[in-house]
Amino acid sequence: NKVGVLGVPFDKGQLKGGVGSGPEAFRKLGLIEELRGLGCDVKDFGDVRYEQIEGLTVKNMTALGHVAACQKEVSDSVVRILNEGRMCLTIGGDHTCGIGTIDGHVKAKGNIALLWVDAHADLNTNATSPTGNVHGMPVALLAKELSDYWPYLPGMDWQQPRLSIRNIAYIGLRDIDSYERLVIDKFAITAFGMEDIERYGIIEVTNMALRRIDPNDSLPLHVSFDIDSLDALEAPCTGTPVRGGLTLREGIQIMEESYRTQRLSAVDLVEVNPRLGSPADVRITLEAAKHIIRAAVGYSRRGHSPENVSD
Ligand code: DIR
Ligand code: MN
Ligand code: MN
Ligand code: MN
Repeated sequence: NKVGVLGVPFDKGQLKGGVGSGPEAFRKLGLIEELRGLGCDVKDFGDVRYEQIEGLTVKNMTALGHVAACQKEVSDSVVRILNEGRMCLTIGGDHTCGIGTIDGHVKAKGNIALLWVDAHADLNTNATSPTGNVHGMPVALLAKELSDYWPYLPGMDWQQPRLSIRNIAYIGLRDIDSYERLVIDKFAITAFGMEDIERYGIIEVTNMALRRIDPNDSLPLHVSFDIDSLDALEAPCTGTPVRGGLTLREGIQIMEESYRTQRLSAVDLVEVNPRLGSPADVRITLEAAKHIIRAAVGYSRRGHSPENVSD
């Protein structure tokens, strides 16, 4: 299993400092070595660097000059990693980086299917956002059907809405703004909230989602995993924690089912903020994220016979 790891120490998509040190925290925890220990051929592509574009302003959209410059670099890096025949594992940073990773994934592979695992829908435009924070907007930037709802965004010319809504599904929703609800209903976006997981169970929900976004079992799969999809008790160190969320077991199960498709080609793990909470909270959150990542590269809780890990 060939993996490329990309760090995106980006924190300008929301207002809390610290989420930018996510990549550093995972590296200190020994993530790269851990993945190698599972038998993966890991290449570390380091952290994305960028220079902000000065003077970009759009109404109710914070730090666009940072977003535009950084996400362009993220997109280019993801293209490079995928073109080496590696699965791309992106470590955030806030969820803004989904703009770049998914743009790069589509540029490298054409049409893809996207699972957005999150307490939030991240489906606001600058006109509907209650906060102006771009981490609440990436899905709206990616969806073709929503392009008419955006003004011209200077600096973002490299980015086109490249995904159809019918190839996008949510899992884990429980904190949705009113205009996000309106858009989900109007466009019939596949959206499994916590109440659906209660009703059907996580395996069934994941497989229903995969069938909906890729009925022919043919598309490369992207899982964008916001750590706040997990319950705040499982992953306390994140900027907008919401109780009543996924257990770690359910998060792992989503990744195991995704890996089983044999088409999982990109994973984002975002919104871990190691500067929030106690040292014990930080450890719990990083450990939870690590289990999710292990499942994403093929580690199975069944265990693996010698030499077979992640095959
Ligand atoms: C809210 C919060 N919907 C917003 N979004 C968050 O600012 O648009 N996304 N927390 O992760
Ligand atoms: Mn998110
Ligand atoms: Mn979220
Ligand atoms: Mn977020």
